[in-house]
Amino acid sequence: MRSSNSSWFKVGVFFILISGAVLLPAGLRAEALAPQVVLMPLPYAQNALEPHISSATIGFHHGKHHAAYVNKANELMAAPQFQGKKPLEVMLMAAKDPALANLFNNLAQAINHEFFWLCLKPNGGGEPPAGPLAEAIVKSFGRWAKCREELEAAALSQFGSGWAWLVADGDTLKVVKTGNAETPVTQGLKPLLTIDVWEHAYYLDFQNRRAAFVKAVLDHLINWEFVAANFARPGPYAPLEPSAEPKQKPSEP
Ligand code: MN3
Repeated sequence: MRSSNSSWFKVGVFFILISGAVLLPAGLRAEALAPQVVLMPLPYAQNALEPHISSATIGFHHGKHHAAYVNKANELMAAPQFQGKKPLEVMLMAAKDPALANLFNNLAQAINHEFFWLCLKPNGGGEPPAGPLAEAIVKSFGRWAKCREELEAAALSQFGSGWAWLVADGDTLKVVKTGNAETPVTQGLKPLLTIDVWEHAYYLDFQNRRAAFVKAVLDHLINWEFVAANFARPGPYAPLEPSAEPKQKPSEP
C-alpha cells in the first residue's frame, strides 16, 4: 500500500523538475549547449502571397523543405564538437570542412530560407523606396532598372538549384548567385535580398517558367523595408542567428 508520504514526495519532485525547466536560465540548461535553429513561423499567412506564390507552394516550401533543413541541421549540430557555438559559427566552420558538407548544406539552407521568407511580403515589390538603400543602388548600378536586370540575369543563369542575391560588399552593392545551399556570407559579403530559385520554390505555380516566378517576386513581393533595414544594420548579417531569439518557444517535453 502506497503511503501518502511517497505521493507528496513525487509531487515535490515533479515541481522541482518543472520549476527547474522554467526558472533555470537558458544558458544553464544542458540542452541549450547544442546550437539550434528554429523553424521561424511565416511572417504572413500561408496564402498571403497569392496569386503570385500559392498557399500550396508555401505549405510545402516552408512546412516540408525548410522544416527538413532545420530538423537535420539541429540533429547534426547536437554533436559534441559544436557545443557552446552559435549557428553562424558552425555554418562558417562547416563551410571550410568537406567532412561537414551535409551539416553545411542543411544549416545554410535553414538560414537562407529564414532570410528568404523575410525578404517577401504581400503587396511588395516594385522600385525600392527613396532612402539610403535606393541611393546606394543608384551609386552602384546607375539605376534600379540595371540592378533589377542583374538580379533577373543571376536568377535565370543559375544552373540548377540555388539563389540570387543583392549583397553589400563594404559600401558597394553587388548582385551574385550561389549554387545549392551556398551563401555569400562565406565570402564575407552581407546579404540584403535573396530569391530562392530551387525548383521547389516555383514549380507548382510556374512549372519550368523560372523567369515568370522571378518577375512576380520582383514586381509584387519584395519586402523593401526588410532589405533597407539589412542595409542600414551594422554587422555582417543579422538574420544569421535565427535561433538567438527564438520567435517560437520550443515546446518543453
Ligand atoms: Mn527553398
